[in-house]
Amino acid sequence: METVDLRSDTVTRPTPEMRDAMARADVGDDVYGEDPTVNRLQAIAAELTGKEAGLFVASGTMGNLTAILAHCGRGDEVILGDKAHTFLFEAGGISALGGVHSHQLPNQPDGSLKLEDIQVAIRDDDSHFPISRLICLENTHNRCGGTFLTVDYTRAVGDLAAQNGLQLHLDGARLFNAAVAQEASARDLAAPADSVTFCLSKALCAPVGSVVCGSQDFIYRAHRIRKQLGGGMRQAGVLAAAGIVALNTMVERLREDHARAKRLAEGIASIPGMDIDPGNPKTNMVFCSISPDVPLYAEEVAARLKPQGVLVGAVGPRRFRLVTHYWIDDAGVERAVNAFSQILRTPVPASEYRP
Ligand code: TLP
Repeated sequence: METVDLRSDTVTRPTPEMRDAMARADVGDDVYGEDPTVNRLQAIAAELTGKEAGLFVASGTMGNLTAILAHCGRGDEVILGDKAHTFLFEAGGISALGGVHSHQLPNQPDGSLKLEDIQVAIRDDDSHFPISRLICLENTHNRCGGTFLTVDYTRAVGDLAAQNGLQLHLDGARLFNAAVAQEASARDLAAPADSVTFCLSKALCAPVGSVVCGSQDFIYRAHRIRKQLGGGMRQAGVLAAAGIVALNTMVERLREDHARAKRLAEGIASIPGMDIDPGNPKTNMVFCSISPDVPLYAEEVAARLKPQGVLVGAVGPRRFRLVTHYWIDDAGVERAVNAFSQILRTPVPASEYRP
């Protein structure tokens, strides 16, 4: 039985075309800048995001960390959302390794930060304060439900940053999902940002890697920081080759994941005892919850789904995140909905009620 793995799009395995490209990749020592396949990937990434240069890194976390350390010195401050991946899920790397102080603002339900909040957060020049150096946005926004930021909003933040002498970094781990969902180009979404990271290893299906893009000068600094972080990968062309296939073949099809996420949400919404987050899904993530009157917790439901070959992420006591991707087809969506439905229909004996 094929597993229907909805925990994340990070679980995606490479396609046969990627494996073939990996086996045939021309390689060299990338620390010397001599890996032709890495160089080609970086050039394609820079072109797609409208930046001067790109840098291949091991992960989205390393991409954000590298970018933030390239923008900020120790004691500088970064303004970011309280639900930002960099704040919640990157092990505090920016503080631990960079001494960068984080200033969190409330993320709005659509993943944005209020412009007035950002304005207020920018510090005056006073020796009591850290120096406000950078604003970070996330598009699509993971913990805000896979919502996307628009070109206009991103431009407004870019303008605010520039007026105040700050830089803007975009965590675009799922930038292409954001682009496809609103018929915009990745280039337009990234244009207001001084730097952008996007991931090859999520919905684009490559096995490993992300690319950080920005100006030549920024990438020059980022290159040294990647080295400091131990991220010089030598014959990384075998990985970059899969990334090139990902960019050439996997972007347009993201619409299919978004359509399946809609169908999955509709199916889950039709199950008594299950609620979908309002406005969800915008891209490939479905956030849903068990209704308050049902005596079941997300971990218990996830454990009952597992033997049926359906894997889901429990992201709260009663809340799930379900992520569609290349390896989830229509039959997988149907199996997931049926499995949820069967579990929610099965009466829970009163002796097993948990408060
Ligand atoms: N997100 C993962 C988990 O870490 C939560 C997931 O399953 O969604 N930015 C964003 C917006 C992300 O969602 C992620 C990964 C990253 C950065 C980090 O990427 P990796 O896992 O490659 O370090």
